[in-house]
Amino acid sequence: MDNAEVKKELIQIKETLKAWAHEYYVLDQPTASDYDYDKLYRQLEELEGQHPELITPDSPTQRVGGKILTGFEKVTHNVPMMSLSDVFSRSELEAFDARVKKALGVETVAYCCELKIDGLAITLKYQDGLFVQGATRGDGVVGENITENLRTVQAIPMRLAQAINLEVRGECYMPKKSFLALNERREQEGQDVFANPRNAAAGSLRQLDTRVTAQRNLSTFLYTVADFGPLKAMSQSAALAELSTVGFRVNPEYRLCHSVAEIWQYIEEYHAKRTSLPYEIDGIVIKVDDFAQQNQLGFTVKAPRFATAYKFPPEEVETVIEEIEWTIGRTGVLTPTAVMTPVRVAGSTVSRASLHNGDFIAEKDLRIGDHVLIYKAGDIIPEVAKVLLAKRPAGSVPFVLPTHCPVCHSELVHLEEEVALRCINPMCEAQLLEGLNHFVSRNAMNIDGLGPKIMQQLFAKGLVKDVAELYRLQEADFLQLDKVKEKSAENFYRAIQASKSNSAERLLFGLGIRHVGAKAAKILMSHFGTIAALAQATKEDIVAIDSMGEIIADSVTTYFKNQEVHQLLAELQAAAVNLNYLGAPAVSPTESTSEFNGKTVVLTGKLVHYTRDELKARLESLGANVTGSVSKKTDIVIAGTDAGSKLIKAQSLNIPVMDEEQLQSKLMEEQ
Ligand code: 1X8
Repeated sequence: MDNAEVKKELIQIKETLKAWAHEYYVLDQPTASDYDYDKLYRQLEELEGQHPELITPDSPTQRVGGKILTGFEKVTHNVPMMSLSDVFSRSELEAFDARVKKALGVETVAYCCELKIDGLAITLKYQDGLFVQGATRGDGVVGENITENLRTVQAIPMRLAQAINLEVRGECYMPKKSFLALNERREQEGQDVFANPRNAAAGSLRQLDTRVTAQRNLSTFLYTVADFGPLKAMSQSAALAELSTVGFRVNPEYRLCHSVAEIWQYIEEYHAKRTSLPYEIDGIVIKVDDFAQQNQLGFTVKAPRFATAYKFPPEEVETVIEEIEWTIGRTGVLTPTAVMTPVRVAGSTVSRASLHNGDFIAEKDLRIGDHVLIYKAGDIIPEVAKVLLAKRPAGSVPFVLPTHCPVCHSELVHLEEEVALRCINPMCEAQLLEGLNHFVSRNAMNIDGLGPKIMQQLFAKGLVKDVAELYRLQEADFLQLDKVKEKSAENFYRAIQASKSNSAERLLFGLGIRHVGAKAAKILMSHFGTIAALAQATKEDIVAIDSMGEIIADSVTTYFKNQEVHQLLAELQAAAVNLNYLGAPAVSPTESTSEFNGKTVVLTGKLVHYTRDELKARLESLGANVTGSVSKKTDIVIAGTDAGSKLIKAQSLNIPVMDEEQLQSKLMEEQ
């Protein structure tokens, strides 16, 4: 064959393979057998192997990955990727419909209802019909370039049926079946399993080795374009049909509805069908169908006025409380955990849920043996919703709160104004152990590898009772522990030695002084310079520092009055642990790859899924600086519901605003 013939042959093979792949991956209607596909694919590989100069970027062989990326570049979206407003009930949906009709001045509106796919929003750019770039949504303004990863997703066409310039948007997700198979494999190989398909998809798209992405079986549904210019369609329903014609995978379950009653019917139908669909959905998207009407309605700063999302209520599943366990935290607080018969809820198996405190148990009159409904708050954290009293077994008795610490057996106290039960024995082993775990944790001394299981053994064997003793450990000590071999022993030893040169705010935070979080520790150390100077400080000295209040000042001075503390510091010093502030950031940029790292963040409004403190702690752990007021220096504002003046100020300063849902999906990507 001469070159021209080879070229012709290649084109022929590629077109056939692409047509087959399109039928299989996009239309879900395969016509060729796997055998025929594989045979032809191998022929293509062989021919391309002989003529590598003829390999084109849209060849099916270019989908298997193999590029090793060094990171993900930022991509600024030409048209921002907005989020949707949401509604949680029929009456909120009616209010949405009323607003739309009023603004348009019409009696009836056609709505295009679509399934809300629980995946990751992506945007795909095509030039002259060729796929040139794919990106994540990111914060809606700036996303990440994941072109090479998306090339491996078979449902994404590398070349469209028409040579047009187009930017399409949709959702990339992992089918339930692929998710279950992936987790099964990971479990067998001793790797951590993914909590849900969404996390698995997020993890797969952010692989630096694109061969891994290629093996993850991701798929897509596309549902909109950044700019309607290149399309002929004049409505959402027509656009979906057109996207399909051009070559994209489009979800076929959409429906035109002309009233809230019809929309509600659609919602209920798919709520019931939800579990039998091969992919996860978390709600229904409702859009004004007509593009002219969409334009007329326009956008708010955050979301289109012509669309909204109905969010399904969290899935509630029945299980049985088998036991209530109590764990003791570093500060002696006891937290009850329900141990339940394992059940699948919202995409993962759950067998434990925090019961928060004794009051929570008493209010619900929760008893061992009770049938309960559980759900995942924010789709993540298992919670007990309610007790099914009708199923309460005969002879059940109210749960009796403990009066004594389950570990050290000293009497528990209820401190004034606290719901928590506390063990106030400072020598309680559970507290000491938690204190050690805190000391080595990431935001404290960051001693890699010394997880709770290792620490538990070191403690139980009497090798470590306080933090100073960590620094006396030799490699041989670790070899006494279960399953610890030379290599890990050496790593543990090295990690401990390395922590000696940490800047002292890590040590200060690690000591676990009440009210002294990572941020306060950093402020204190940058102010006083040495632990010795801080230990000498008076309450007045501390309160004089901006942002330090009475409570912290009290707690710090009380702590350093304790003679045992000075003994401990002397031992740490003798072990050559650095006690000076070295000016290093609390979380160094190399440690946190989070997009929140180094950002100044303000929280405002009511949050549903987190308490303020939880969220603040989470963001700080990712390297963010969480402050109280919006200024030009603010990078991101997180606005819950009923956000007021801070949100308005953020908008006037053009500061990116994130709602709780966006934040949650970000935080999930961070996992
Ligand atoms: C998000 C989603 C949309 C659709 C489906 N799944 C989603 N996760 C759809 O329109 N069919 S629209 C959307 C958004 O605008 N943020």
